[in-house]
Amino acid sequence: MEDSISQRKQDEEKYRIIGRLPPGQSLTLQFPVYHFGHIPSFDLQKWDFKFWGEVETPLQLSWKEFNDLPKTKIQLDLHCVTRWSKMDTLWEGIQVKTLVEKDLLVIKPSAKFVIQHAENGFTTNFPLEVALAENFLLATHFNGEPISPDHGAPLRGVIGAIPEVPELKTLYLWKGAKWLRSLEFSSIDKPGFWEQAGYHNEADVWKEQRYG
Ligand SMILES: Nc1nc2c(c(=O)[nH]1)N[C@H]1C(S)=C(S)[C@@H](COP(=O)(O)O)O[C@H]1N2
Ligand SMILES: [Mo]
Repeated sequence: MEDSISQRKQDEEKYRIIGRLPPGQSLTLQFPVYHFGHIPSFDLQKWDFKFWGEVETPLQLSWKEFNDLPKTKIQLDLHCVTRWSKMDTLWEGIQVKTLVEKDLLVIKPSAKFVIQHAENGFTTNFPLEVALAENFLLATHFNGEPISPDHGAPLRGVIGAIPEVPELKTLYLWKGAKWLRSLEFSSIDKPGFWEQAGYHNEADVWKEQRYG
């Protein structure tokens, strides 16, 4: 136990020195679970996913159709506003960027913000450029396994840092909605659940934008 604690401390120091640990964060080897309310159940026969709002190509996809979209695997450092960071997490899912590049999704010039809508009315918001960056994923798998119910099954938004691409804007993990059901493209910003509860609207981990 003492050994593993000092190992964690050593790793934490290492990540701080190489610049992968944002200010005020500490390293965890666990994967804590955070959300408001209960874990929703789902039926993949009835589940659907929508891309809607300021798009030329509104889409409503079944679970099968959604999973036939081109998928990507990425490794992310996750940073939670409650001060834990988890490094090198492996995710698989769909990048909005890829859908746009392949003309599967055509966004109107009027779209400036993206709102993630999850089960039970939970939402979170960020600028369009963040949704289109390679560090935002509509994730179906974590560590090679389907995402577990507590972490957002069957689909969640996830955003984190890609250490090799430090210029990407990295937001705190609450900007990824668990139990995600649609993406709304909007000309105006619409602060979501935690944003209205006092979290910072922008949530840049390097600027320590925790509370608004
Ligand atoms: N649907 C939904 N998604 C959510 C939340 C929530 O309350 N509901 N909480 C957010 C917060 S505050 C955090 S820190 C992360 C936690 O993700 P995890 O439980 O997989 O660690 O989920 C985010 N996504
Ligand atoms: Mo959070």
